[in-house]
Amino acid sequence: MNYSLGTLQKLVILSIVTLTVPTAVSADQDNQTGLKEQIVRQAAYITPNPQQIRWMKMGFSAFVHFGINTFTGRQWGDGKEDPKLFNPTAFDARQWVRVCKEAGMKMIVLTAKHHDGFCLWPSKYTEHSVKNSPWRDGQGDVVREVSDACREGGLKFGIYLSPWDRHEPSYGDSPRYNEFYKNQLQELLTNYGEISEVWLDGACGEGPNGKVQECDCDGFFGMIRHYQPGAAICCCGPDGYVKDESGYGRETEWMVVPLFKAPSARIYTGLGFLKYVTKNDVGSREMITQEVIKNDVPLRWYISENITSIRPGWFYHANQDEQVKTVEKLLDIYYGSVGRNGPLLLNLPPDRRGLIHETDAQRMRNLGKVLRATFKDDLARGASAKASNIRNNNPAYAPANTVDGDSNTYWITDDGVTAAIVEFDLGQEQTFNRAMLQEHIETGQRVEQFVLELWDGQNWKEFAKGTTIGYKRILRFADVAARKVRLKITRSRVCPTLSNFALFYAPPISQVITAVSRNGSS
Ligand code: FUL
Repeated sequence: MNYSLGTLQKLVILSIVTLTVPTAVSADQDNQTGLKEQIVRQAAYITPNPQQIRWMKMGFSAFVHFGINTFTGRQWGDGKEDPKLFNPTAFDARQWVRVCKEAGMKMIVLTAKHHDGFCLWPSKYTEHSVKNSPWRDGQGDVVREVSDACREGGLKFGIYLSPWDRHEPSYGDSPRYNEFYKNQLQELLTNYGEISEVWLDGACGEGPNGKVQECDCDGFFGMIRHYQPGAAICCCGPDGYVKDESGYGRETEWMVVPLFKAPSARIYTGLGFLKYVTKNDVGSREMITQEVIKNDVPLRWYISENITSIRPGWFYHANQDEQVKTVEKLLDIYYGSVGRNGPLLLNLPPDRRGLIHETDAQRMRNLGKVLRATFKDDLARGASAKASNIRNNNPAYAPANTVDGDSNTYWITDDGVTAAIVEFDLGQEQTFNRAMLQEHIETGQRVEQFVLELWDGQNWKEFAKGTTIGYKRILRFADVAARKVRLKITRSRVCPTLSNFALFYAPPISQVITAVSRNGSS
């Protein structure tokens, strides 16, 4: 190792600086209320780190589970598989990239090593890899071909490296295996260009010595920050976590949550936050104030990454060819994740040829068509906008910033103003059934409740409503027609911001897919 662990650990600690609110609690009720308000205010000023910002902006990406399990039909290999089993007959990483791009995805995260320990790159540190497979006469490197294809196609690239390794004899012998894992991590972080996400799976078991590995998680994270400072670290890392494998986010999705490090080092179960991870409420006023006051838990920006597979399993199994998720289901997952303030990592497992199966590819192509048909024309772009309050009446914060197509500009109210209205005149009557809202998250996450209303000629009429907005909130509703629309923010932790307000018309799915096939381009 040519880096100093101490320095790297410090780097990690610096990069996850958290907010600790004074915990001196008076029995006095007023003080208690004051303290709660102070905590909520401070939560609203916590901001994401640069890795998290980049990650949120990518939004929709592909997980790719490919490896020895593809050839054995298993979900979890035991590490005893013969590397000779790995032999894709028509491997083509460019086909994966084409499929992902057609669907509008921004990144591929590849399982460089799953729990079975089989490496998709010729690691120097094990014989259990592609180098002992017949594929490309043992000269192949899946990680190389996929990372090259991503770069060539304009996609970002990420790696999954399972800390649990059922093949490696040193697993369970903690210091030795930590060294082994870091060596592999270093190979991946230094030989394949830019890495935009590193996925450390939380699943783990006992090693051959009967012991569960104690991972040097801070050491792992430090290495990632050192070699790939732009990479987001999930699922058990400093930047984000995974709530479940449904692909859906929460209806109310807070990114500022109570999070502390618990004693166990067994792959960042280190996060005390995990005790709430599957709950619906991880960041409400009640949750954060209770955790800060009672349990002295710091608050920080922590992203819930939504993951799921297009098929029932994570790896390809031919007997699941009839169970590929439909376009309707995939679209619903998209709205339930990207549309609810969280990135989506949708798994597309290649088959034994090394190709994304035709059915999956067709579904993704159609999904891309539907998304493009929906989001191609923003009907609110350039609308005239006025607001009940503008910070210091400063034109730099004008509500027009929310319809200018620039995510760096935003509207914000004066300090102390936590309810406000922004009214849009679309210039002519428009029909729409989707609304997209975005807070300026570089300033924090603040909005707790909002309503969308339209002017029906006589009155303002509610047509949609929501709770959190965060990086992105997309609302679906039945077709409505109006020229004037307004956003009423009815509750916000501190002065709200908005960087984007957009309206769209989503045509019926069948119309988009049939229309395209008729043109022969499907
Ligand atoms: C889990 C693993 O055990 C599954 O096989 C899959 O890789 C999923 C994304 O994470 O923890």
